[in-house]
Amino acid sequence: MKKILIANRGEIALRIMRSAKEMGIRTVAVFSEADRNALHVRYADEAVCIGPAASSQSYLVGSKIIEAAKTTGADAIHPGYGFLSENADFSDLVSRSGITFIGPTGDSMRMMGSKLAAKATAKKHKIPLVPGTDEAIDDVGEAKKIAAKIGFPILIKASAGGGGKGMRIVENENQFEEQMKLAVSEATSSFGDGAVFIERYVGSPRHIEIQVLGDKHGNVVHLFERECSVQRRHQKVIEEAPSSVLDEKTRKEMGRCAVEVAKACNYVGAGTVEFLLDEKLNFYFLEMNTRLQVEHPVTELITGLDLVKEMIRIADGEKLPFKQEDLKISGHAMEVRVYAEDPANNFLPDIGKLSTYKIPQGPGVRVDDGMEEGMEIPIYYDPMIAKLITHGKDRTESIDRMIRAIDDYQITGVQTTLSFCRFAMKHEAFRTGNFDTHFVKKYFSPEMLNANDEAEMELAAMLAVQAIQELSSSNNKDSALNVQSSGWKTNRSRYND
Ligand code: MV4
Repeated sequence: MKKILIANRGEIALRIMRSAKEMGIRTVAVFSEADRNALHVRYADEAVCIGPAASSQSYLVGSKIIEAAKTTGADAIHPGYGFLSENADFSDLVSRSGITFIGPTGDSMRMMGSKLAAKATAKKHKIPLVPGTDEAIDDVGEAKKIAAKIGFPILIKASAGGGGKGMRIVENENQFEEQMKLAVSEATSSFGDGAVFIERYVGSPRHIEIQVLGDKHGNVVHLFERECSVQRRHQKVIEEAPSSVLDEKTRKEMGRCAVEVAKACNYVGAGTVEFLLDEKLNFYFLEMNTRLQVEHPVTELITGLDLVKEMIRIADGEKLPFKQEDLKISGHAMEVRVYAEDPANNFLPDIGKLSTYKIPQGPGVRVDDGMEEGMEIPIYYDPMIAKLITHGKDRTESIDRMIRAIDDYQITGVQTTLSFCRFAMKHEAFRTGNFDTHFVKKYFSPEMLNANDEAEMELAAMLAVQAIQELSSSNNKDSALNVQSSGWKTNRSRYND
C-alpha cells in the first residue's frame, strides 16, 4: 500500500494521516468547499475538492470519493467514522472499483446494520441478550402477551434505529398499544422501516463496549473494554478504559462473546461490540459498530497499539501480529469530548471563532483535534472541537491528570463542554465508579459548573433546589429574587472569584 485516500474531515482525518505517514504511506485528503483551509487538507500530501459544504453533496457522495481515489492513484480508502464509514454499498463499491476498503465488507456491515439481524446472529451463538423478542413484531395483541411475560417496564426499539433513536419506554400494559403504534410510525417515517422489537427495560445500565480486531485470515482478538456510560441524549461525553467495574472474569467472558460476534459476521478490521451491563454485572449484547470509533484512543493508550496502523495492515492482507494472550492492559485512560456547546445553557451548540486555542501538554496527555486558533467552527458538521485523552498508572491518576489538562486547556470565543467534564471528574460518584447512564440527568445542573469539590457541589445543589422551590411557591412572588440577593451571589463570589 503506497497511497491512502481519507474519506473524512477534522480530527479523525488527521489522526489517520499521521499513522499513514509513520508507515511511509502517502495521503490524499478530500474536502468540501467549507474545508478548503482546514488542517486535514494542509496536512495531506494531496487534496481533492469534492463539492459544496453540505455533506450530502461532498463527504457523503461515494462516487465522487472513488473518482478522487482513481484520479490520484490511491490504493486504498479509509472512511474514518461517521459519513460513509458504515455504508455497506460504499464498501462494496470501493472494492469493486479495485480499491482496498480499509474496513469490513458490505456483507459484514449488512449483517450488523439491522439490530434484529444482529440479535439473531448473537442468539445463534448463545451470546446473552436482554430478554425480549428477536423478531420484528407487528401484531399488537401478540406483542402485549410477550410484554406481559417479560414484565414491565419494557422498551420498544426500532430495528433500523441507532443511537437511541426510536426507543420508547412503556411503564405498564395500558400504555402499550398506543406506544407501539407511535414507535412503528416513527420508525417508518425516520428509517423507512417500521420493524420494531421489545426488550425488558434495564433501569440502571452501564454502557460497556469491546474493541475487536479481525484479519483476513479468520483471526479475531479483542482489545478489552471501554466504558461510555457518561453520555447526554445518546451523545457520549466521557469514555474510559478499562471500565471501573468489570472484574477479570466478566471482562474475559465479554471479550470472548465479542470475538464470537465478530467471527459470526466474518469481521475484518477494527470493530466494536456494544453491551449493556446491569447492576449485578450481567451483560447483554446490544449491537456492533462496524467502524473505528471516536473513543478508540483510550484503547490505544492501555494496549500500546495504534489501531489505525493495525487497520491498514489488516486491509493489506497481513495476519494479526499478536495473539489474545499477548495482550494486556497497562494503566488507565480517560477521554473527554470537547464540543462547542454550552453546558450552562442546556448544551446548546455555540457557534463562533476559536479566538484563543491553546492545548494542554505534559506527561500522559494526548489531544486529537482538527482545529486551530482563529478558526471559525464550521456549522455544517459535528461540533466536536477535540478529544482530550489522558493516561495514568491507575484510574485516579488518569482523572487527576484530566482535571489538570482541562485547567491547562485555553479556549475562548466559544463555550465548550470542558467545564461539564471538569465537574464530572470531580464528582464523588464518578471518582468512585458508582455511576450509570443516568449520571448527567441525576447529578448535573448548571449551578455545579464552577464548584470545586463535593462540599461546593452540595451547596450549589441545595441553592438550586431552594431557588426552584421558591420560584414555584405561588404565595411569595419575590422569592426568586430573594434567593439571589440573600446568599446566592455572595456564595458564588466567595467560591469562584
Ligand atoms: C436499552 C436500555 C435499557 N434497556 N435497552 C440506548 C442506545 C441504544 N444503542 C441502546 N440504548 C439503551 N438500550 C434495554 N433493554 C438503555 C439504553 C440506553 C443507553 C444505553 C447505552 C448508553 C446510554 C444509554 C442512555 C439511555 C438509554
